[in-house]
Amino acid sequence: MGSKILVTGGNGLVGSEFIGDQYYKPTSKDYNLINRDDTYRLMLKGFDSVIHCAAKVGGVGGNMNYKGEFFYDNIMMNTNVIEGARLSKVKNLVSFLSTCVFPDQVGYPLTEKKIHLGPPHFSNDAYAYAKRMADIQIRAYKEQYGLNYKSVIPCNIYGPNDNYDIKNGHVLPSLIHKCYIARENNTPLNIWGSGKPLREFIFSKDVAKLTEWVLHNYNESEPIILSTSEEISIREIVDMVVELMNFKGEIIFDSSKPDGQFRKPSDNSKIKHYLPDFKFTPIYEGLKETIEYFENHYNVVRKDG
Ligand code: GFB
Repeated sequence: MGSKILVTGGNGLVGSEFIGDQYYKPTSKDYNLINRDDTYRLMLKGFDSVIHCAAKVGGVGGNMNYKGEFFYDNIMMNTNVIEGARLSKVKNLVSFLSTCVFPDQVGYPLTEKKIHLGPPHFSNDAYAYAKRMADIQIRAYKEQYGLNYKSVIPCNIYGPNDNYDIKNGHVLPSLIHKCYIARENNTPLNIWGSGKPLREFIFSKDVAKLTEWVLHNYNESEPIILSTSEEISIREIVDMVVELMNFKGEIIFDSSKPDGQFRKPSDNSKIKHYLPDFKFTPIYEGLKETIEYFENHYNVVRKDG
């Protein structure tokens, strides 16, 4: 496989945005990355570079309901892929963290140096600690083996090829799917929590472009934040989805559902330093493209698990 770039999770939200013959994208049915031998068998095909997107992910609901799986699946996949890459002499590897791995109680904005300065928010601590260990493994491998492996820290990612799971999915795909059902059935649109929390959203296609740059150009030992550094409230994002989907019905904010972390504002000055002219896709534009894709592919998009 030599020059081919292995993309794990190649059919997922970000992985699906790496398009071209240079990418090799096995599915989890081909190779189960939670299984060490399966992972090593994959790595023995020989790759120069690996973009490790595969992960057990979900929104605040999924993280709180399946803490054991979110810890075990992620720490096993990351550990197997990074060690498998080392053993099969992969030169270049990028792994994915998330801004939810940062400490809950730390000075804002979040910067790369603050990643290990305290416990993450309780709503996703199992996932966050598993992800933090990938950063520790990568730093350790750089020190002992001199390997140029690195990780990126994206803020909340959204885009067409998401999982539109209403129960365990992230906020934007869940809202789009719920709004579709409410519009079709003339029923109220149920929003979790107060609508007050703030989030930063980055378009999946932007994450793929930036990650490709990091793979070939970034050589620092600490991870790098990929974020728009623009916060928006959940209520504002609901208004945008409702407008774009032409929903005229009642909107109910359900305080029995979790708000999760109130905010996680991140500082993107490091990536902006390297790529000062990079244009992030405006949220309204990215949402419009995502909703059009969802409506045009309703029968085939992922909606669970
Ligand atoms: O995307 P989300 O589930 O994850 O929720 P987090 C973001 C916010 O949206 C929360 C509100 O304040 C929710 O209360 N929200 C409103 C909803 N309606 C809904 C809904 O129908 N579904 C969902 N899911 N949220 C995750 C971490 O935190 O961020 C993950 O748990 C990962 O590990 C991800 O890092 C990027 O932003 O709260």
